[in-house]
Amino acid sequence: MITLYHAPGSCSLAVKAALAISGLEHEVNIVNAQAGEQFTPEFIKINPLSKVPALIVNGDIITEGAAILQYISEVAPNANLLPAMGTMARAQALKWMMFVYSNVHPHFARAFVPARYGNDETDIKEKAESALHDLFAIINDQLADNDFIAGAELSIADLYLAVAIHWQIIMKDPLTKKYANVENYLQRLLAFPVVGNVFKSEFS
Ligand SMILES: N[C@@H](CCC(=O)N[C@@H](CS)C(=O)NCC(=O)O)C(=O)O
Repeated sequence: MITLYHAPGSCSLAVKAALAISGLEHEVNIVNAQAGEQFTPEFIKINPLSKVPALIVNGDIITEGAAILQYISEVAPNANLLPAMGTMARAQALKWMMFVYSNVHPHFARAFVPARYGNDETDIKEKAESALHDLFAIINDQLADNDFIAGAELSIADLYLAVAIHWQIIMKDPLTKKYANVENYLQRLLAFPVVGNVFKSEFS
């Protein structure tokens, strides 16, 4: 049995989308992050970092979204969520997934909860937003010649990038207004079978 611990609209939405397209039987347990449910003793037993996503597979716990997405792509190979092992296409898909996890996500964390990072919340938010624009300029260039972030096919990297684009709701200067390729890409993902509906159900 597979159980996803998920906070709506958060990075665990990428895992929810991957599970939906994988065809794997699973259930979703909602963690109300706004109410602080990630800090309860029950959830800390699942992830001592108090973060979603967490995936429980027959009693074993996997945390870290990048590891979970890769696991799902391996146990559901027919969903084609990653190119074949050892190919350059796979390396590029993993590179773009890590680009978003390692570079984009930390800046959104600062923009969403600046108080965790220092006293000057306005300055923290402004610097985070500026860094995000620099990163999305690179993403926009990559999308000029590619329908999906790592090439012609959807991969786990796209599932996470779609969620990150949605987080522009907290930015003063939204990404999709500035970067036309990012806007077209988002519309492509929202129209994609299965995952498009998962995103639409949580993007408001
Ligand atoms: N490195 C972790 C980070 C996960 C993470 O930051 N999750 C956020 C939601 S996007 C969270 O649970 N935040 C709750 C909190 O920080 O209180 C991963 O990539 O899975």
